[in-house]
Amino acid sequence: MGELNGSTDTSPEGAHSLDYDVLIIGAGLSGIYTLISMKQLGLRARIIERGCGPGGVWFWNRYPGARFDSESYTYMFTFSQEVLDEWDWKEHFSAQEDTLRYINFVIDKHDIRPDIQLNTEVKSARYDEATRSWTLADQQGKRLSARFLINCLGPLTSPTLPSIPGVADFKGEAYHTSRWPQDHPVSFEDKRVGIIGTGATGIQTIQEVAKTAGHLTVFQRTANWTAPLRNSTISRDEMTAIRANYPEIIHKCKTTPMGFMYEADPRNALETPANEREELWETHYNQRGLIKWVANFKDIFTNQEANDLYSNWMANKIRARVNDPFIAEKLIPKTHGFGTRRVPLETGYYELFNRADVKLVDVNDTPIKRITAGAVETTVDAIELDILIYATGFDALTGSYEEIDYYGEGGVTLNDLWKDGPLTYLGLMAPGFPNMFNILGPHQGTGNIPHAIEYAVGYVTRLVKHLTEANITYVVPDQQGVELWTKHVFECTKGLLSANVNSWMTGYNSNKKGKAQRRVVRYFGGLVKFREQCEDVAANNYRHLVVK
Ligand code: NA7
Repeated sequence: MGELNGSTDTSPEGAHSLDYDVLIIGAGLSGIYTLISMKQLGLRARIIERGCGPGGVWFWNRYPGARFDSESYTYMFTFSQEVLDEWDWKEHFSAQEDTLRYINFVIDKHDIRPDIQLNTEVKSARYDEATRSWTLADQQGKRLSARFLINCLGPLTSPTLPSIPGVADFKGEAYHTSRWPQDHPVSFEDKRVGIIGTGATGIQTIQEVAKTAGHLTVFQRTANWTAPLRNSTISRDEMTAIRANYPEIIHKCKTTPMGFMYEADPRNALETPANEREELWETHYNQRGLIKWVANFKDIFTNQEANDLYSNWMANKIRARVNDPFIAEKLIPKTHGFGTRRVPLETGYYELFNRADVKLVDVNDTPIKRITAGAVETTVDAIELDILIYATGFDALTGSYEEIDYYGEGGVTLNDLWKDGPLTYLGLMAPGFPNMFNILGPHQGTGNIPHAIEYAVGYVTRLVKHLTEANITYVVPDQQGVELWTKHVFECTKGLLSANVNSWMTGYNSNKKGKAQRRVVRYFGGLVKFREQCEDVAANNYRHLVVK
């Protein structure tokens, strides 16, 4: 890394004494598109990435069975015609390996690999008031400086292990799904495998591990609603047809509230005759992907009675697939309705529990007391294992920011500023942290992630262009703007059933001190509303941004 340059020249010309115009932390999808966009502005930009390869979430999450739950041709970048023309998706729901290849394809098409600095972990980021610039320090204390800092840390970056005594004592192979080994394959053949966690990751992992494991024990704390993925390969002809349809697909994704090909059925379940209702649900159930969640009757997201109707219908689907009624009831969520948490998708998940070599342990009935050298000890027995997999999720949204010491104006830390919850303007900037932008940070509009990234990066790029062209070297949101945005974010959660359910989307993490409670960390207003808000700010001369 370069050395910190101590220039006190805040003029645009002074920027040349800084190492870069823009430093970007993270080489996931956000970082990659940010780098491409900043270079297109003619700015000197560089990504700093701690992994040994780019790809972010798709670099790290290489656990068995990792793949998209959204159709590949909807869950992609749309900014590059060249990539749209040349990249062929192999499956309707792309597997991790192929997605990582896609990301590398985008990188090479735009020739940005030399601008991605790998194996470098940013430990601190400090704003310097004299030079109006940011200085990053890495794990070796080396420094780099730039006018603008763009955090592309990802919302699901900081993995959490369970707060169960003895996690460090296990002597067999133990892996968190998000830190899967890259240097050796993991074989489950004839092994006794245990998995803790049944979120989207756990459910994908369980299905893959069960294919070869000698015996599999699934430790479930909260059952999740999961429904058929219905993946299949994409033939050459099918890909040609999909590509011909890209303009329509992309238009749909750019205009629906959550950025998907589907949007909620405008009817209310409660006002629709039972036979029509069930016909729609049956049709969706037999279709691929998240349609059964996203395109449902609109009241299932806000009305408990409507949600109960659908949840009961779904519960019967589970009962029909699991032989043992006792196990079926364990697999049917009782603490939350369908779609109030992220819906994982599956292929033969429920049928696995009909097998003698797959055992479900409900840790509410028989809590895990401790993990020992060779077993998971519950209140009734010790389950001996060769391999233990933690599919226990992430310290979502804010966890990745807490891993870096950010110092803003007056030396204020971001951890201090956000100790009672994130404070942002448009989810893109934080008060007291000038020239710093967050992509996919807390309180920012999400849904279909690549589409959300394209919008946020595009917005920041327009703003940075505007600032540099006007020779402005300082931008920060004012207090009123932050208060209004925070109020708006809280208002967006009102009336949503999902806001009253524990999940990473509501900031709940039982394994992190102080986070075993719901917090408003995510923007629930959807992408359309988010874009409207941001465009309104831009159209009003970037209202509530202080510049100089
Ligand atoms: P999630 O969805 O946060 O799931 C984590 C799972 O791990 C969930 O079933 C948790 O149970 C379970 N868990 C966590 N800690 C414990 C302890 N201490 N004991 C037992 N079980 C535990 O993370 P994922 O990685 O599956 O998915 C994250 C997102 O990635 C997903 O939504 C997609 O968007 C992609 P709990 O439900 O908290 O009772």
